[in-house]
Amino acid sequence: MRILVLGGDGYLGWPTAMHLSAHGHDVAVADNYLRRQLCREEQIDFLFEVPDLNQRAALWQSVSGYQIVVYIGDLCQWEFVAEVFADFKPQAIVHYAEQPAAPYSMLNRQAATLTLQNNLTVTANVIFGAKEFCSDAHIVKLGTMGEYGTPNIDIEEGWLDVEHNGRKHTFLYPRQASSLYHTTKIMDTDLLWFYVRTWGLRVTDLMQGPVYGLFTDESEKDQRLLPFFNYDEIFGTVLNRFVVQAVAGYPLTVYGKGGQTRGYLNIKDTLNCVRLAVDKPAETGELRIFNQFSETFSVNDLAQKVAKAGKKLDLKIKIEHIENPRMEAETHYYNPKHTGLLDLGLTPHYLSEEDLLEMLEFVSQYKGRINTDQIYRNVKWN
Ligand code: USQ
Repeated sequence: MRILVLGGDGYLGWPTAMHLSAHGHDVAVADNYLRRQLCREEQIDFLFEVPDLNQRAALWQSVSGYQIVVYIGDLCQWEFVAEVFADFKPQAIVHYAEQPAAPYSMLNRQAATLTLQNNLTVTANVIFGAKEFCSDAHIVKLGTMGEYGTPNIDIEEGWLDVEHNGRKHTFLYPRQASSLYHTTKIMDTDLLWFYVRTWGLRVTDLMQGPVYGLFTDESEKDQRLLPFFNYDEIFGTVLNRFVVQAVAGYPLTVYGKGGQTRGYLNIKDTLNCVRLAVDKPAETGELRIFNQFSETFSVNDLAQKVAKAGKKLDLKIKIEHIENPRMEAETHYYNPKHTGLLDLGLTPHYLSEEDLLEMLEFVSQYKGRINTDQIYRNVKWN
């Protein structure tokens, strides 16, 4: 299948591109290096340097023999979208091309409007591109579990049956996000659902939880194929941050009470989920929604797991409950369903102590590069 990965430079985009390529698909990536630019502007360093997309594609070809086509440009610009879609003629489009960080979206007005404009414009352009150049292509969109928020009832997989005054109807599950970034993902879902109903697009919306890890089968061939790794407050996800903090001897930054519970997954599961969704597409005129995570943890659970693993490596790890910069429930009910991807064939990779030890040992090689000033900036929600 010809698969276009939008946001193909990202933490998940690049590993996904290699994974689909290794599984025999013809893959192209498109990106404008927005994430790298925003990190530079905010004086944020990755844990280690990564090559640019053309260099990565050349490296991948040298170790695998497979070609990944690279398009560099801004997917907010229709001319670029039209050129890429007309040239590559994708049969599936994996859409990661968004500003992905909740704290970035809450930084200031400019960051907020950039997040809104980028995320919604790219999603709209993907819809228009699919309609104009490849109307049968399957759009696989990365949404987020954060679209649902933390309601005091079970979270269903995308849809909710509602009975009201004796009549029944199925609606999108109610959404109430706790950051502007997450809210843009709700708006994306609404846009996609509208055009599924109106133009009969075929769409899978993957409601993904926070991802951790960096090793995948494909990057084993050459360390320069690893994704970039953020550990700062703005772009780093919590478990990756805790691993770096443990190595740096920085007390683990549990926000508030630490009872915040989310559905987590290893980066390997992200790749498997996306491949399964691509291989078994949604029907024409269907919006298919999967809750994409493997297991739930509270922040306290994660901190304790890292502390326990770190002890085996003689790391002196302290856990600190610090002021929560975010507006979020710190103790809450959380029971999201997640059977759709299991039914498609996912075998989840559950977090093990070996995973943590492997990450801790790998990160230790870069201990000298860790800039502890980046760990806590206190980007406040209010
Ligand atoms: N947290 C801490 N300490 C930290 C960092 C985070 O206690 O040092 C807490 C947060 O307050 C939150 C939880 O850990 O309750 C997860 O935070 P996160 O930064 O790992 O994840 P989040 O901001 O929610 O966003 C990440 C990705 C985003 C994705 C989302 C899935 O950056 O792209 O959509 O996870 S979900 O969280 O399910 O919405």
